[in-house]
Amino acid sequence: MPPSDPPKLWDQLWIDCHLATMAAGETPYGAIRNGALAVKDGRIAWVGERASLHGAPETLAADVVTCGGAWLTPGLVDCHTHLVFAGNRAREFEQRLEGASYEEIARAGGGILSTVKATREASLDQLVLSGEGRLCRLMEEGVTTAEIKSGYGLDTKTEVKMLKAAAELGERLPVRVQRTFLGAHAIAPEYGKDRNGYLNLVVSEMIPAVAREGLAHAVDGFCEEIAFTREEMARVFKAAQEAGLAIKLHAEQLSNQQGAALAAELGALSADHLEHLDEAGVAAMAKAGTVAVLLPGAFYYLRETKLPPVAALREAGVPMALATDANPGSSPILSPLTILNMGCTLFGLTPEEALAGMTREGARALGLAPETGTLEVGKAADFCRWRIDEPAELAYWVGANPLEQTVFEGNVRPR
Ligand code: DI6
Ligand code: FE
Repeated sequence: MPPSDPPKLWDQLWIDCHLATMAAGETPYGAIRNGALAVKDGRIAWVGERASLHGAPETLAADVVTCGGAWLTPGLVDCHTHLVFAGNRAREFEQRLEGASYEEIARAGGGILSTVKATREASLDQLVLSGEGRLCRLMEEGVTTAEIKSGYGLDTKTEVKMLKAAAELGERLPVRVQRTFLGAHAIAPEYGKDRNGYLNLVVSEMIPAVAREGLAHAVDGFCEEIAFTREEMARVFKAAQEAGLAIKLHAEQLSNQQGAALAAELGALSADHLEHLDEAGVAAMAKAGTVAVLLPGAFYYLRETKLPPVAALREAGVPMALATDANPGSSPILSPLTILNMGCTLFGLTPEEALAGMTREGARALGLAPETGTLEVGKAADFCRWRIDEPAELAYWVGANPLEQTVFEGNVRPR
């Protein structure tokens, strides 16, 4: 009998590449030039300089992938999307260009409520199908984890339908989907001025139902003059926490409601948007370690002028994530790479902060930091291979997609 080869240590070994590990530390981008990355059982098993590999690559791994000098980064994490919905709001886009504001359209029963009408009428299959097309666009630019919110149902049946559609997307496609319940997005139209009646439904029926069926990981809300007050959100959060769900909040997008401070004090994973965040809000977030999720797509699309206090957030050490906010009203944008650029050009992030925002900090905003978001041993093998000379190029180009390959949980994703 011929002697059999000793079993290989790893399933795959990626060499001839540079790594932007995005691990927090001294070096920009956590970079390792001339690096190597090994995968075993879908997890990252080794990361380091190629020169410190303890043997010839072929002797170490069953499959050796030579990358021709490409950069590997963590798979992108889009931690705030509203990807599941029906219809579109192109007519509203026209109205806004004719001078109507986002708030005026919402107050007149358009805006979110027009998407609610279309989403209620759509079947589960229709929601999955349209959501699939949009999620594929994100994946084409390297997304390996996407959060998807409900919030266009505003009745139990449709909220559940949306979350089931999101779950189905995570099963169909090689991508991790985190689901967030956003029943407190707007008052359901059939409740008219009966805010309390609708809130009762959210806290006593929807949240328990969603938690019971394991449909959501977190509960979100829209704390705004045109939506819910701080006190109302406190009620929703209490119900969420009683049901064992994490919380997060759309806060300070169009006005300052002190929502971010409330969310931070209650231990929220993140407060999102934050254009109108004040010093007290920054301090509360810093103290609690709440992630600031910045959404330049909505800022751009609504042609806002008030910038989120990025310098103050940075100074206070608040972790900053960056996401598409992909939704039919305020951010019909399906390009995470364009959002990296907007994070820099509109909000003044450095390209490194932007990339960290869509990897490490995005994962943190979803409570997934132990699982993904950096190239570190033990995490899921979620990474992208980019044809670029330096990592800043990811935020630099608009409309160029240098993605060569994506690996999700150790499997190379079909293109
Ligand atoms: N803020 C947003 O940017 C999205 N939801 C929210 O609370 C917009 C939702 C929409 O206009 O459909
Ligand atoms: Fe949003």
